[in-house]
Amino acid sequence: MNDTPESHAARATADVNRWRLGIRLEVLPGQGVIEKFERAATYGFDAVELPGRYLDDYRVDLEANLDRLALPISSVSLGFRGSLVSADPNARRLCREDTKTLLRFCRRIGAVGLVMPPVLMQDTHARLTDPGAHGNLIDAQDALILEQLPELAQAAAAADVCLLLEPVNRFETDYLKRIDHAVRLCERVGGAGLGITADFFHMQLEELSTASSLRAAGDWLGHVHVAENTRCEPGPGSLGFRPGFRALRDIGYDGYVVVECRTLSGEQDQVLPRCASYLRREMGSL
Ligand code: LER
Ligand code: MN
Repeated sequence: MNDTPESHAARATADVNRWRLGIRLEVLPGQGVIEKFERAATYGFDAVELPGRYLDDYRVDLEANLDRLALPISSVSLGFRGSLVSADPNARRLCREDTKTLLRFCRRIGAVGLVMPPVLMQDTHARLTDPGAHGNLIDAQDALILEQLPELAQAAAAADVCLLLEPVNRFETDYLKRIDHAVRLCERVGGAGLGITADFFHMQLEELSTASSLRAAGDWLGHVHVAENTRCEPGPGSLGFRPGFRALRDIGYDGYVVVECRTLSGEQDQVLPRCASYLRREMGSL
């Protein structure tokens, strides 16, 4: 290998930019999408993730300005009605229809895919209470979701995007909490169009080792969310991102790392640029 000081510098730059860094739209200041995306670029981010739940609040603005955005759109998270594992067939059908619409929307806006935790407790769709022949509710919900995932994975593949199943922690769901479960579902469906979102915040609560679980996800890993232990922006907390980032490097992950935080530790103009540089530093020092 060419080992000049220049090549060292080039390698260091490549490492710092190892993964494209995204930030969620709703934590960005600014009047409309143009201003918000500009602020994200100024702060040092490479892309913006859209919260699908609030799409109606900014859809017109977004559609009108798609070719004037300072950054690409990494992904869309949630935004479908119902649930694939609802006890109500109507809620499952709604979820399939909305998911297909959102997957096509992802393609149109250049996003890699749609992030889907199958059930969030904050949503009130009918939960399965009778496991029937399956013996337990997890297996019964697996059977339900596995009936529908092939059709959705096919729709995603046809749109050249991905449906990204996301395990979330026990306080937010009682179905699909761990990466190994998501891997089993992906393996049973197989093929293109399906993948996993690994969210470091949820993983600290559900996985004994974030790094080992990421390694086990391997090629199924299609998207990453990061936040601190309190779910503020990465940097001021106690989480420690390097072991997870090392695992991402080792499995050859080449997708986005999106900051999905629910709070900020300070004022946006102060903490978001600090967060982008912190994550780049962590990525660069593996
Ligand atoms: C979604 O990406 C997520 O992480 C959940 O906590 C639901 O917001
Ligand atoms: Mn997430």
